[in-house]
Amino acid sequence: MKIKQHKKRIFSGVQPTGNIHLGNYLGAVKNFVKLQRLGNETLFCIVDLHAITVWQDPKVLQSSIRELAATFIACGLDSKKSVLFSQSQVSSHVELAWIFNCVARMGWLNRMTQFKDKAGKNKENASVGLFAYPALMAADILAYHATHVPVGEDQKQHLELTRDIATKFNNDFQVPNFFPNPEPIIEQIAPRIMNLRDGSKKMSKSDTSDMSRINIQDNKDLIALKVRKAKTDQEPIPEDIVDLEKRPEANNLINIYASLIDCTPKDVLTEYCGQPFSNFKPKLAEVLVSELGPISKKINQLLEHPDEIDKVLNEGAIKAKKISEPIIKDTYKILGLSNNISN
Ligand code: AQP
Repeated sequence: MKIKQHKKRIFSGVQPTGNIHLGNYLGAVKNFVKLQRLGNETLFCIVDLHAITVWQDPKVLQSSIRELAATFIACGLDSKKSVLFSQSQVSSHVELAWIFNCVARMGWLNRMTQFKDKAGKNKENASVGLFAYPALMAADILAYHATHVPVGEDQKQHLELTRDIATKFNNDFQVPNFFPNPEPIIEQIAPRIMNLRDGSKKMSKSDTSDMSRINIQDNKDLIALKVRKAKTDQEPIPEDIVDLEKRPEANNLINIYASLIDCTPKDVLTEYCGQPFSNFKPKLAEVLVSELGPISKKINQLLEHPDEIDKVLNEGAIKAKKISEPIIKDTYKILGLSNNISN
């Protein structure tokens, strides 16, 4: 088989597990919008099959899917420029995931730190799906021959596994470059937004304390309260980045501010060095409210018309299938599966 040249195609996904927060926004969705604006071929997926790797109430899941679609659109993703759809609408994802379950090695998946974090001490009781999650993620990406994946830093290890799966498949079946080796695109200023109460943990939807994160739909007062209560230390804002990096909670707040106003953390230090965090926090709350306020308003307007949201997802799924189905067909053929006999 001749070596394929893959054109640049961007794919990423977000789980519809409620509480879309500042980490998801700055680490992922804001980046999606920038990439769309640059005129790339972009696909953005609501990964509902990933969501069910842990228990989800079906009614809540359904409304979280619409809420996430509304969030995508409210943040600036445009269904005329990007393919917006839901994972479970396109069967290519699960078809390829099974094949990748047979390509990935137990040892590779055993090394995934996210499984260890999410399964916690109760590993024996975690779902098989939670363990195999990275193989489904590899399928999400490779079912489209995507070449670039904008993700937060926490997903870097999963993306490396995607590359390992692609390489092993191409080698095992002697199809050089059939699957591309996708590259991560990681936001530079704030690749990992940390928990507001504990700078050693990432901000996350599943943290039991709502005060640990800024949700994209939090109102002005709640944002101000969460920022005011965010953990810092007694020291003033330093002049030097090296000093800031030794203080995880302080570092997090400075990075969030820099990322929101599109400057470097050094620029923020230059402006605020020597000042106490009690002076800086109201400024941070102000920029958060001016960035998230209009998004939240737009989400609520969009949610008043659920049929229109469903229409966007249905049309997106048709476009997604058009790209992935021929790739799945070729994959079956490479594997010698009987799916091709009748074709
Ligand atoms: N704290 C974060 N900082 C930067 N990026 C982040 N992402 C998540 N948390 C942060 C990025 O958001 C995208 C979507 O994530 P996801 O929905 O697939 O789930 P996740 O990574 O497991 O995010 P959560 O919020 O932490 O959910 P739970 O609590 O359910 O585990 C990804 O690109 C991710 O990198």
